[in-house]
Amino acid sequence: MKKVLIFLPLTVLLFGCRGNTSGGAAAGGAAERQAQAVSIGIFIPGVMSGSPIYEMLAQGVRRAAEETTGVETTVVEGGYNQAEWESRVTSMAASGDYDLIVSSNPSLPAIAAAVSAKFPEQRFLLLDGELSGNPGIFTMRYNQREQAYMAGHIAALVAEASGPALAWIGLVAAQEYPAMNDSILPGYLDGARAVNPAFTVDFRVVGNWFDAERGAELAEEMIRGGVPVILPIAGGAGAGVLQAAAEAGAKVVWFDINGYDLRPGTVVGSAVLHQDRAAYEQTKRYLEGRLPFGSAELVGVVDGYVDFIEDDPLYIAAVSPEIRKAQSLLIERIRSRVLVLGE
Ligand code: RBF
Repeated sequence: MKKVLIFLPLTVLLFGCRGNTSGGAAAGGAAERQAQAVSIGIFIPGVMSGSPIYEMLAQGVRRAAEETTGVETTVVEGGYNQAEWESRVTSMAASGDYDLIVSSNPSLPAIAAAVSAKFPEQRFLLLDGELSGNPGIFTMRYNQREQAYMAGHIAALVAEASGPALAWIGLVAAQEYPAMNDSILPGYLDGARAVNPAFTVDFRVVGNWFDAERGAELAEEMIRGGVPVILPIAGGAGAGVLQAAAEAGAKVVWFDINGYDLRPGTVVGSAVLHQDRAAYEQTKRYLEGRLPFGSAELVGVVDGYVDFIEDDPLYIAAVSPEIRKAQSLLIERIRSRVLVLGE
């Protein structure tokens, strides 16, 4: 008994008493004495700069945290060496500093599961990834076939209108990964083929998420080969694709955020994820003790998390009324579930 009495205050001192609870916000005697402080660690698998998907993640979590008293957030950037991510997340869990670790990446569920085996009390909220059945992990994934289908559809419409070129559109990816190969690339191709079944995709890989120069080289090669419209999914390397396209008079479709104002007239489509909203809402759910750990949710256009930006004046200025009408019809068919795209 004596031992226990001594041990508790020590724990408070050493570990700041982050209650790793099974449900929502921190609970338990020690954490309650700390005015119910909740600490959320935001793990960025890469760097924030150049990757709006991560900027939206941090924004959403912070917004939820600011609306609740006693919630603090810390951003930990994992860097571009993917081999280091698991040890970085392990350190975060081992520190006991975070009631919840939030992240976003298709590779995070496997990493979190490995960390969870060593630190079963650690809770994870993971977006843009999928894993069900682990009581410490909640995931929310987007229907990226829908997102890419809308991107491919506008790319093909613009390509067809650009002249008697080949039925070709481009995709510059940072790397290959299951969501890219199984959802994004096929969705992009299918969206283009809905315009004209002759379309094919020129698919090229940068090799990392930051090399804008390499992104530009790949885009230049594609454009020289006759590709009039390119979709970059390459983090910071996408800036190079945009630059090269603008210089050559080619067009670009943007992914994840509204990109029209990055290069007005060059960017002819924006197929977006409302990841800021997802991060905000799911963090709120956690703070209210309602996040269903152990489950995996999939959301898309109908749920309002995947979208195509049609009302931006820069889109209206860049794209003809006929093309906008055809794109609108497609989006309406997806929204009204006339067209259902499995993920
Ligand atoms: N997307 C980014 O925008 N920036 C990144 O640094 C980044 N790193 C990734 C690393 C891995 C291992 C994987 C599988 C995906 C990565 N993504 C990154 C892609 C991201 O998950 C998503 O597919 C794209 O943002 C398109 O929505």
